[in-house]
Amino acid sequence: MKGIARVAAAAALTSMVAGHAIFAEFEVNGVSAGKENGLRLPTYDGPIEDVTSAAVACNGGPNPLVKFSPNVINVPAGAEITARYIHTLDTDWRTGLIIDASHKGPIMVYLSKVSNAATAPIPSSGWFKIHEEGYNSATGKWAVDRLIADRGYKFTIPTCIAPGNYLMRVELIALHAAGSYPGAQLYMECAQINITGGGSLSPATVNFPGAYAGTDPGIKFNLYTSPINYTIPGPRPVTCGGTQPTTAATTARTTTTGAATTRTTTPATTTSRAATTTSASTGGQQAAWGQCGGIGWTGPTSCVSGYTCKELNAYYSQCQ
Ligand SMILES: *[C@@H]1O[C@H](CO)[C@@H](O)[C@H](O)[C@H]1NC(C)=O
Ligand SMILES: *[C@@H]1O[C@H](CO)[C@@H](O)[C@H](O)[C@H]1NC(C)=O
Ligand SMILES: [Cu+2]
Repeated sequence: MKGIARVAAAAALTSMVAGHAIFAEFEVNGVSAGKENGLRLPTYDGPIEDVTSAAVACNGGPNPLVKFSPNVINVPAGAEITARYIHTLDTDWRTGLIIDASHKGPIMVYLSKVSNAATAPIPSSGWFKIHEEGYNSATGKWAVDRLIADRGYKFTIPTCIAPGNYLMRVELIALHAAGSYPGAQLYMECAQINITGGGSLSPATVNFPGAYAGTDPGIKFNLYTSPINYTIPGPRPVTCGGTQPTTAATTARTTTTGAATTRTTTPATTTSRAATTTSASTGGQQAAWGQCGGIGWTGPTSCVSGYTCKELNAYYSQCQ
């Protein structure tokens, strides 16, 4: 390799490594739980790129989880959480690098109920989304741009979440190399929380791995096109008080603003796997990618046309 090319390659590698990040601290209604407290952490800040690996749930795999907090953090339903991503565990979020600005993409939050968040094995099932933000075409900003500008990412725990222990999966997807798969860089860590108060929401759930495919338009995505039309992967977030996302027509969020959103609806038959995980449909048939069996399951056990109920483990069967 000639000198210039070698320098360019080294620079690209440096900027890629500099871009990595870890979700290593969070605040509950403005009060920090403490750096690294209530979290299952790797020491290395690298991404997960294989969306079919077990590590897509709560990291691990190439980034072994070696810092495992014994603590569960109480979080009142309705609380505002601030997630602090930092470049490495040594970074101070107040002054240091959050994540390289090249690492543009969405931020999402999922929960999975467990009996004891401090000791539970990382669940592959039971995940539901409570928050998502992608690209805002009005401002030209991605969720990651806001994270960097604010030195932290704020979201709210919906008030209707049932009380109890959960693993809270905060996920940032960096799309700078996502034009082919694997390429998207998924940065997630799981927090150990105990939701207090709350309601009785019993949402449909997805699996990790399972919720994403390498072909999803939110995973295989060319960041360097214009205009940007980005579909956030996974199911739509749960909502309180209203109806849950339905199966008849799924919504593909194309833009996200702080409050207002623009959605486009598409028939279920043409939607991607990413957009179709929803609550039970009418007529006793479960929607695509929804749960259809398993120990303790009382919902529908047959699937909508074109899908069959497959047992993934004793606790979870899925329409696929
Ligand atoms: C969760 O919070 C409830 C309500 O405050 C409390 O009774 C329970 O002991 C907590 N559980 C854990 C594991 O912290
Ligand atoms: C945006 O992307 C989605 C998913 O790839 C696609 O279904 C939709 O047609 C696109 N919309 C536009 C306006 O290109
Ligand atoms: Cu990186």
